[in-house]
Amino acid sequence: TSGEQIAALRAKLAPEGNVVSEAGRQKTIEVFGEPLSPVEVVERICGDVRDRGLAAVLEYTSKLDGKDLSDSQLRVSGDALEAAHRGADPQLLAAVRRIRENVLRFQEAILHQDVTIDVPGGGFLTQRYLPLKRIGVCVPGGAAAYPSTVIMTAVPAQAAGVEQIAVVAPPTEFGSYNDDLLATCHELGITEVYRMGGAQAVAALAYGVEGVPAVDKIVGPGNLFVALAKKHVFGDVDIDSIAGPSEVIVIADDTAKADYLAADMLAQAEHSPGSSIFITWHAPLIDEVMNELNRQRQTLSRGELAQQALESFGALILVQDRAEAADLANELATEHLHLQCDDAEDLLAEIRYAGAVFVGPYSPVAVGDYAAGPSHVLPTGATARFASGLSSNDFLRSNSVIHFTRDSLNSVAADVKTLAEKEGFTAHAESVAIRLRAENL
Ligand code: HSO
Ligand code: ZN
Repeated sequence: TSGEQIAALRAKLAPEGNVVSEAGRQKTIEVFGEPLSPVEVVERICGDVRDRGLAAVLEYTSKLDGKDLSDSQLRVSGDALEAAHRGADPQLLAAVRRIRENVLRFQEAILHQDVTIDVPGGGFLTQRYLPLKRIGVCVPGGAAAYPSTVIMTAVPAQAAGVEQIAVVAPPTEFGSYNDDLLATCHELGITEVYRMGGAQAVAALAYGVEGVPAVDKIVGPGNLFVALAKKHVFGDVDIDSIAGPSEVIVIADDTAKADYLAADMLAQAEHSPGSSIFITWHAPLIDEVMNELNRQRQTLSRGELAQQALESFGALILVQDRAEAADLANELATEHLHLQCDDAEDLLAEIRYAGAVFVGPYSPVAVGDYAAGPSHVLPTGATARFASGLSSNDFLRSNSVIHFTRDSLNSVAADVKTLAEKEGFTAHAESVAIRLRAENL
């Protein structure tokens, strides 16, 4: 694969809407009566919410989401959460409870543990981990309703011991007016749900507005405006990585089944936008998968949307061999990577860059999306080069603890003195020396 081909594939993995894509950045928008870039629009909205608080949030909700809310309608009432829960499909609630257990089990198991080491002379050093107190979760509500996203963000936070979780979802049928979403929040013990989305929701969480106390960290996926707003408020609060449209790379050989492979590509494409890239070194699979795509899409509720996404953001690629497939996957650093070939575990050893890797024919991405345990909030758009998927550890902060004795202080005193004097900081040197003088014995 040449550099040009790789660039073309990268473009497919970063469709418009993704914050890292050129297409996303180059758009202009007319919300303020003049054409502005998405970054400028987001800066104005965030600044305005910071200055004017709740009134600005409600104005943008009216202007951008077309929903007029009163002050008291911004937060979903406890009664509304309970009512949604009471009316919910019992099967949904049972699934949420089981999935919650799966996610908790994994997220608790991977939590960082405090570490203590001894220091010569009797002292010790500790790294201790403490949960964040209050976080905000963004749940999208444009293309579909995502109760699963509430589970995959809030449960890792709960595993870490976060006390307060504020969920924001746009005031839409798929967002904070979605009963499945509200029932899921209630089932998970989430009591704070706000009807707001976009940059105004992120700014409200970051700066706090009347009725919405500021959070310490904002996580969760969203559209271009949510992503840019998270970048904008970073520093005032922490954020997770920036998640754009969903993507998968499927790598397969002659041991894989074309119908499974097509099903996996369509599952990603139905996110719409969602990109699906198929890579094989077994040439006949390309036609077989193509035929299966054409057959299966006719049977799907979102088949049309999936087809459009495949046309714009899909590819079937023939490579020389496994090594080339692994190189290409690493090069593209995709959100989801599914290995469906003989010795998939050996191939896994060659993979460095991916948000989540799915190994073997019985680990479809959907199982990670909905039920397995690792969060489905994962780095997209090749950001898996440096970013990781959301986990319980993202809701911890650490303190280092330094506890020296006179003897351990003595063992480092000369080195402190040397460096302090090189920096011209004699008070630093003296703060050590004074403790070690004979008269202080
Ligand atoms: N594939 C998405 C998660 C999701 N899928 C939610 C269905 N619902 C991002 O990993
Ligand atoms: Zn998905």
